Amino acid sequence: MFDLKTLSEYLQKGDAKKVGELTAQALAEGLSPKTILSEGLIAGMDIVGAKFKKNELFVPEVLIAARAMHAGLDVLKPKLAETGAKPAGRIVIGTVKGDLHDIGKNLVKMMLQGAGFDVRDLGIDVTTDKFVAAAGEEGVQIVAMSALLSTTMPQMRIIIEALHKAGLLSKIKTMVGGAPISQKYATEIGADGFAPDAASAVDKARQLVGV
Ligand code: B1M
Repeated sequence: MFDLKTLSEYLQKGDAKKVGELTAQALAEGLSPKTILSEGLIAGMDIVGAKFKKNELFVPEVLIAARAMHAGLDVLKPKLAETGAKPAGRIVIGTVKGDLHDIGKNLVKMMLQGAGFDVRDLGIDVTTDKFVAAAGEEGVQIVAMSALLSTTMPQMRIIIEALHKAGLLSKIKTMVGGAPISQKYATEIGADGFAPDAASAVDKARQLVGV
């Protein structure tokens, strides 16, 4: 009987090759893609996220674990599509206009994907129009914005106002983060959620979509 705990442990160690192989083996042994995802890959990434929050793991280790997660996801993706397993939710994410920092945003994206969210990455230096257009696409539940500069964080308020004007805030939630952002600032600009780090971003996104 395939042991999903072993898969989770290799993911936590960041062994991408082994995670890919074990994911394929689990499929070959008849486990469902959904079970492998939730009890192997996501379970492992949840532990990584919890350790990151407690400062027991640091950014490089999280990125390596996230890469391993992707190796497993690459094997599972076609099978998940076949079985019609629903993603935890659909999110668009980007670094706001004028801001080129993307390491934290990428980490947040990978952790969200690791938690089973379908994430569309708009990249860096993303204009308000691009955020609004992406937010209006079918099924989007959260618009996630990252900013690392005190000069670019006001873009978040502009984007939230534009989403409001476009009539989208009745169907989507907004989430903000990045080194200069605080809960106080998030509340002030009317964001629905704030997360101080990538692991908390997963908790917040789950809370916002109610999963
Ligand atoms: Co820049 N930079 N930088 N920089 N840079 C900072 C941010 C700075 C604090 C350095 C400093 O002065 N001490 C400072 C900003 C000061 C301020 O405004 N408060 C600064 C500056 C001034 C600049 C330039 C203006 C420098 C210049 O050209 N004079 C320039 C601006 C360019 C631009 O964006 N237009 C610039 C350029 C760059 C590089 C291109 C060289 C490079 C970016 C490379 C890249 O991202 N691909 C860079 C880097 C690397 C940094 C530092 C050193 C590291 C940032 C980082 O990646 N941290 C940074 C100083 C520092 O933070 N020590 C600095 C690691 C990352 C994992 O953390 O991004 O905070 P972070 O993400 C965290 C959380 O914030 C959170 O989760 C992540 C993981 O836990 N999070 C979210 C992030 N987004 C989230 C979204 C969420 C939720 C959580 O929900 C949606």
